[in-house]
Amino acid sequence: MGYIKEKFKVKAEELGLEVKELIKNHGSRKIDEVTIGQVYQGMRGITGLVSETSLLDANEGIRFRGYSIPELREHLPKTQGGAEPLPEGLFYLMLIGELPTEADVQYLSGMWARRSHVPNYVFDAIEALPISTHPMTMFNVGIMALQTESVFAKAYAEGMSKKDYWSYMYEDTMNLIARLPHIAAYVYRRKYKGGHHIQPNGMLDWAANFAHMLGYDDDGFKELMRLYMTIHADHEGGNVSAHTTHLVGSALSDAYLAFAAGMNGLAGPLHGLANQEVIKWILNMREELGGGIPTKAQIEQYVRKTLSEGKVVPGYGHAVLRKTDPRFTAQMEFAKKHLQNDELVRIVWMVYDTVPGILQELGKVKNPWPNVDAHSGALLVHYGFVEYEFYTVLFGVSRALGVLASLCWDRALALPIERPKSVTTEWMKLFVEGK
Ligand code: FCX
Repeated sequence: MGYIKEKFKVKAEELGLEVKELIKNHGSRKIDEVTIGQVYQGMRGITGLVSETSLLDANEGIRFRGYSIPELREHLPKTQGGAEPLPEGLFYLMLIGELPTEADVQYLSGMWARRSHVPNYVFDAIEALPISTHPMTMFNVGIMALQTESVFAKAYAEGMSKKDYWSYMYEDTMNLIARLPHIAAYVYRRKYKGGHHIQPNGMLDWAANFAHMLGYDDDGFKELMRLYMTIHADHEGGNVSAHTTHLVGSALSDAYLAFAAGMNGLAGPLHGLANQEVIKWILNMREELGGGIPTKAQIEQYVRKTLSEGKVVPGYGHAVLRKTDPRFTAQMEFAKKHLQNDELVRIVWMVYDTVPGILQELGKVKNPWPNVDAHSGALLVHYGFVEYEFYTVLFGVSRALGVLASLCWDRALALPIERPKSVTTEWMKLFVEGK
């Protein structure tokens, strides 16, 4: 057994005992109360899930095992000469609960490079789809085709013991994370680059190899990918992609099935698809206004037009956050350092100056501030990555790190099948009448 797996086993056994004690001693204690409004309105604010990998504070933003995004950028190992964290390090932190050493990160890079082979039938499955298919659909078809490789499903079919679930889930997780960049890059090159594919380079770290397979060998783009893959990885357990992966996994569906389910949720415009919607919205605005950098008044007018058409302003608002998303700020800092004078970046910053005030005026938007999706597209466009329909796939490759680390924890803690109670409105009416 590799040393990271051994370490995870020890940590999981320790926490497993603590959880048992917690349930034994405090299992009947109330943690929350649920209102009828919450039941009808997306279960917002109900504490009903455990997710070890990260915790979201409404005002401060996400913390991964206690570390904020600025702290991660400072403390996680970087590549030689680089300034952005290696996502391998974040995965280690989420899985093990401790900051990794350089050696830990190198070990993961090497392990993922060794496990990255994707069987040809996965590419054949993608090839069977029309070229007009959305990249997220192609990506997910690839993941589903790869499910044949699940060691968890195979071991279950052969009658594995409950106490081994975590071990096979760990193997599936490592294999899937190792292979996702190749599948994603295949989709990109097929759809946008005439099917001219680029072979992986096993000497590169995970994110840089992904950039390379996409066809972007610029050092700046590789740094951007390291940052991108780090900040999109996890956002506690209740968001659609994380919750779906967890829920489907709770039926003992393997990592491929559970992750593909989560990706279908990420593909929704109110969740991960918002990153493509933002850039589409900005480009449309620029086109309507005749190109160049619009004035603040013109942006304001365009925002009001969007709202009057009954649409949301993409990249703004959040179900839990109540301040500017630190993932937005991290990207803004990257842009300030590397691409100060980029026109699209400047527009993103002007939109940031304009939108919150207008959303506040509406009086109903709980968070008028930008989320992660408001900035990412402009950075990608700067490096020539203009195919915005693909942006959610990048988000998906990153999201694998968080939701699959969580899935390992789910099986290690032997969490049961998830099955909350639902009622009908008829039941609600009787309830309020006191019957
Ligand atoms: N533009 C216009 N109206 C907005 C808005 C926005 N950006 N954000 C919220 N509102 C509206 C809602 O549509 C709702 O209106 P309604 O009462 O007429 O239906 C009202 O304000 C209250 O919504 P609120 O409670 O603030 O927000 P929710 O928790 O329901 O929804 C999301 C949160 C993120 C879905 C919402 O803010 C939104 O649609 N934002 C735009 C899409 C987006 O950027 N999504 C990405 C989010 C995230 F970062 C990610 O998952 O990737």
